[in-house]
Amino acid sequence: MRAGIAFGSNLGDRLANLKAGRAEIVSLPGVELPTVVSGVYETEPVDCAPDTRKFLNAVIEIGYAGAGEELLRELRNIEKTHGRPAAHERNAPRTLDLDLLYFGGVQISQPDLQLPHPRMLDRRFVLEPLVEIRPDLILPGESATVAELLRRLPDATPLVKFAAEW
Ligand code: PH2
Ligand code: MG
Ligand code: MG
Repeated sequence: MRAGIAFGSNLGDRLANLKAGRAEIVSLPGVELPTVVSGVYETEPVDCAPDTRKFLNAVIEIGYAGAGEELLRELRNIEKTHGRPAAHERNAPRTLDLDLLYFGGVQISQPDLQLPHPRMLDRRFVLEPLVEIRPDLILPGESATVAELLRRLPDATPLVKFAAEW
């Protein structure tokens, strides 16, 4: 199954956090090539406390041979190894946030796992990096490509490319 994962960091060495998370993901059992990787963008915090530091955001797509729940567990573990407490204030600064965006054509609505990610299509900091790597992707439940959804997005705050390679 092809899985999309969004990365976010706004605490500590943000780029190093993204790089470390990516290295850990690609070495997970069950991860299959190719890995498709967006650039890193520097983005204004959305729905965060005032004076919150800017985020670095990126999106990758991997192949995964196991179940979505399993991949989600692995992502939570990686977040934990980067010092992310399991219980935290909503949208508190974080060293590494890994959000499972989509998992092939799977649609799930459980308290702990919703696929596709319920807020991904409202967030330029997710949609723009995703469009960079998979512009023609049509998510389950949608009829338009992600590139078209990005064009329709009311939030026009531009993202700044921070690093093309990482
Ligand atoms: N993540 C959030 C809340 N707000 N804003 C930006 N720019 N980037 C994020 O990754 C982000 C956010 C909750 O996960
Ligand atoms: Mg998030
Ligand atoms: Mg998260």
